[in-house]
Amino acid sequence: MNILVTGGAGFIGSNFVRHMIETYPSYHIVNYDLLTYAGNLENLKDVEGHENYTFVKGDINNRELVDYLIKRYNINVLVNFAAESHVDRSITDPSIFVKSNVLGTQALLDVARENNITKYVQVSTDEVYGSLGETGYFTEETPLDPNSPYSASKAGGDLLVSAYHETFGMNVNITRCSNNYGPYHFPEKLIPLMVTNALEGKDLPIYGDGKNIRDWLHVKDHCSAIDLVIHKGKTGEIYNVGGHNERTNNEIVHLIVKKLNAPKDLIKYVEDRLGHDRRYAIDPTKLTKELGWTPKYTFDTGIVETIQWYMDNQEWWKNIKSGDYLNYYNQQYGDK
Ligand code: NAD
Ligand code: TDX
Repeated sequence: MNILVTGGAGFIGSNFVRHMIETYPSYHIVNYDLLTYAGNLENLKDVEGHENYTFVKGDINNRELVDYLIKRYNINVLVNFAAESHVDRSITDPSIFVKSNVLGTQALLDVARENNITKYVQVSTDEVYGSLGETGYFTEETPLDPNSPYSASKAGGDLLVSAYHETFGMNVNITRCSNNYGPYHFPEKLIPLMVTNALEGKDLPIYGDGKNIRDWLHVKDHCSAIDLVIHKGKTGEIYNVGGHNERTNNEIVHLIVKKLNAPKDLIKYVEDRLGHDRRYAIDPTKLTKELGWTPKYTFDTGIVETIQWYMDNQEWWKNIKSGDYLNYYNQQYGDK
C-alpha cells in the first residue's frame, strides 16, 4: 500500500505515521502537512530518513500539489487527519476551521476521486454528536448535533465524505473517536496543559465547575483502530472509537496534581468555555464486534506513562510553549 497521510505532523497523525512505518515495512507513507502552529516535524524526528517515509509540506486545499503527490507516489489510500483541532481557537476565529475542515476535506475528496483512490478514511470526532446528558452513549446512529464552530466544521467534512460515497460510490470510511491523550499532544489541550503547567509551577485553569466529562483513549489505541478500518472497514461505514473511560475534568486535574506531587492550590476555577459540551461517551460496539478492535491501554497505566513522557521530553514542550504559543496563552488565560 502507498498511503497519503494528511496532517501527519500533528499529535495523532505523527503517532499514526510511526505506527504504520513500524507495523508495515513494505508500505510507503507520504506525510503531507501544512505545518500550522500545531504541526511539528520534531514529532517525527525518529522516522526522518526512513526509506519508506516521505514528508511534503503543503495545504490540503492545494489541489494541484495533492494531485501531483497521488500520481508521483502511486497513492491508493488517503487518511485525512489534517484539521484545525482546538475548540477554544474555533470560538475566537471560526473561519480557518471552515477553510481547513470543510473546504479542505472537499478538495481532498475531489482529487482522491479523480485519481480513483481505492480507500479514503476521514478521521473525525465524537464532538459531531453534540453533548450527552448523564446517561447514554454515542452510537453511529446518533444524529449529528454539533455545538462549537470546531465540531460543526468537522460535521460538515463528515457529511461531504458520506455524500461522496452515496453520490459517486467512493470507498470511504469515517472514524469518530473520543478524546485522545499520549505523547506529542500539543500543550493547549487539557492533559498536556495541566501536566506542563504543573511542572512549571503555573496555575491549572479549570473551566466552569470542572464537572464536564470526557471519554479518554490512548492515542496508540486510536491508531490501531484506524489501521483496522483501512484494512477491514466496509465501504461507506462509520466507526466510533472509544475505550469506555469517562472522567470529569476535576478528576483528571486532581490525578495529575497527585502524580506530580504538585501543590493543590495551583488549581484555579476560571470562566467557562462558551457552549461547553457537558458529556461525551462513546459506544464502540460496532468496531469491536465487526472489526475485532480492542484497546491495549488502561487509563491508569496510560496516564502514568504519558506524564513520564512529558517529564522526559521537556525540551519538546518548552520549545512550543516559549514560541508563538505564548501569545495564544496570554490571550486565552491572561484575563481569567
Ligand atoms: P493537531 O492539531 O495536533 O494536528 C493537526 C495537523 O493538521 C497539524 O499537523 C497541522 O499542521 C495539520 N493541518 C491543519 N490544517 C491543515 C491544512 N489546511 N493542510 C494540511 N495540513 C493541515 O490535531 P490532532 O489532535 O492530531 O487531531 C487530528 C485529527 O483527529 C483531527 O482531524 C481531529 O479533528 C481528529 N480528532 C482528534 C481528537 C483528539 O482528541 N485530539 C479526537 C478525535 C478526533
Ligand atoms: O484549560 C483548559 N481547562 C479546561 O477545563 C482546557 C484547555 C480545557 N478544559 C476542559 C474543556 C473540556 O471539557 O477540558 C476538557 C478537554 O478540553 P480540550 O483538551 O480542549 O478537548 P475537547 O474540547 O474535549 O476536544 C478534544 O477532543 C475531541 C480535541 O481537542 C478535539 O480535537 C477532539 O475532536
